[in-house]
Amino acid sequence: MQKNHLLLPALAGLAACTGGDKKQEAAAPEQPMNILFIMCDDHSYQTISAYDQRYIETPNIDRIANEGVRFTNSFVANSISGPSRACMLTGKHSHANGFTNNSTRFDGSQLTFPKLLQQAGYQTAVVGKWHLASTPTGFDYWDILIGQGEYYDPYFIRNGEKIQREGYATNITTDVAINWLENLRDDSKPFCLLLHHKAPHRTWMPDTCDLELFSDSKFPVPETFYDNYEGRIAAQQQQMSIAKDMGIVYDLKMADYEHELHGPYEGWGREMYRQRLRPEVQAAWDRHYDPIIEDFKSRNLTGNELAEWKFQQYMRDYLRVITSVDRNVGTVLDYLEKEGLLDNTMIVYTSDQGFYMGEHGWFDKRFMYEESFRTPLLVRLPGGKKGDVAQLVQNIDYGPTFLDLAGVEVPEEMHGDSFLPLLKGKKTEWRDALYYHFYEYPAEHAVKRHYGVRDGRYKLIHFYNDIDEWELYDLKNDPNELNNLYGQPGTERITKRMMKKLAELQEQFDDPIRNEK
Ligand code: SGN
Ligand code: CA
Repeated sequence: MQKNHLLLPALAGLAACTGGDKKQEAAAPEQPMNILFIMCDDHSYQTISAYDQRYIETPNIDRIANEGVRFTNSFVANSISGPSRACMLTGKHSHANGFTNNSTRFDGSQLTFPKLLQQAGYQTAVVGKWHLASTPTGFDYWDILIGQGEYYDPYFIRNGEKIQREGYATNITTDVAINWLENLRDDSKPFCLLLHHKAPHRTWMPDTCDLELFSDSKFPVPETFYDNYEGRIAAQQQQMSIAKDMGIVYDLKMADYEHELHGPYEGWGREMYRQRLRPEVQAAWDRHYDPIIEDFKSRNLTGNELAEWKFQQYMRDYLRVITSVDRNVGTVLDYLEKEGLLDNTMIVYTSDQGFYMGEHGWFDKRFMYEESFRTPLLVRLPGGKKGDVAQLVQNIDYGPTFLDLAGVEVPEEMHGDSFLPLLKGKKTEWRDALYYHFYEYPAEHAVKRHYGVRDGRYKLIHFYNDIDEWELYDLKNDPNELNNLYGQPGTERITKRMMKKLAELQEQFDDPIRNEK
């Protein structure tokens, strides 16, 4: 393949609002398996049709599941962006990799899976959201958004050079990734490409071509939408409620020209939606949102009616953004197919954590409750198993899995385990419980610090710092985690067992918190 270090015009438009053309697969070259690690930011499993059919069809993401494995019990170690990414890179829990919350700076001198793959002869690249503050290490090519990145005309840092690219972030990130695959990498070596979209992070800004989708849809309000958080003190104190904390102007784009509507972060919202967009994008946005603003104002909604209106509007924008993600996943799959790379590339689709789609009345993440602790995880391994894998896996397992696939020994210091045997459908000894630790408090959304353990049925959580609250759930009888059993008569035996398991995991991973109790 001829290498050319310019962004080819033919390629630059590949990931726009249309599909790619499918050609016959060529013969697969003989070399170690490539790795394509696609991750979206804040993509809930509820909004992937391979997991949940209530809201949206995602045929391209589903293709990975249909031609590979759907993990039904996939979780993170710390439900927030930077820390989750650091867990993935290092294969270690947050206390051991040092990146405990989003204001930390990743120590890039430590051992990571991309470094080890590079040493083993892989070409490595990271494209899109990085969010670890320090310069990427272990990558031959890095082309990353700054911080959270912007949805429109985003700035990137490409191997140290700051550049702005015109267009919509999800399309551009796809184009940059394909350009690396097509023109920049050394194709005599296997590749490991981290394609990490900023979408669908807040404030869920759709591509212009998707603005009119879902406009007439009415989504079912989750059964826990009006949760009163009885028996759950930390949940009572959060600030991530759709009714109370979601901004009409900032989050829901009701930036009226008359400045009559107000809410949290209003200034940023007005700037993003009324000043920063290119004129043609602005015109499309005005065409879409202005009539909604007018209608919203005329209704003077309050109470539950207002909360449900916000929920519907949130869902529409979020799902529009997901439509673009799914389309772009299709573009990448088509590219791999066209180039004959599908047969020797492991494709992973996941998110940096789960996300609330109105469950408990919330948006955002952070809690060890199911919706944010879980993540989607779909893996297409050529020659591997097809179907579901139910074992408890976690984001600290990705690094060990990639190394295992590449034939590289997994370092003893990594906490995670390779789930390659599970992908191959082999019987293997597997863990029976997961450890979790969230640190980002005091901070936005006011979710208290907590750690906990989850096995196949029960979950024990301890909220600490300026609070000292324990919670215990029986996920079989109470999947929505509404009934905190901690301290209730009859739960002594299970509490003791989960406490023991928690202590064992804290000791196994050497979390210093165990000495502070
Ligand atoms: C931003 C968001 C928060 C979000 C964090 C972390 N606010 O601060 O709502 O919880 O990111 O998200 S915003 O007003 O800037 O959108 S993370 O996925 O990057 O960890
Ligand atoms: Ca995130």
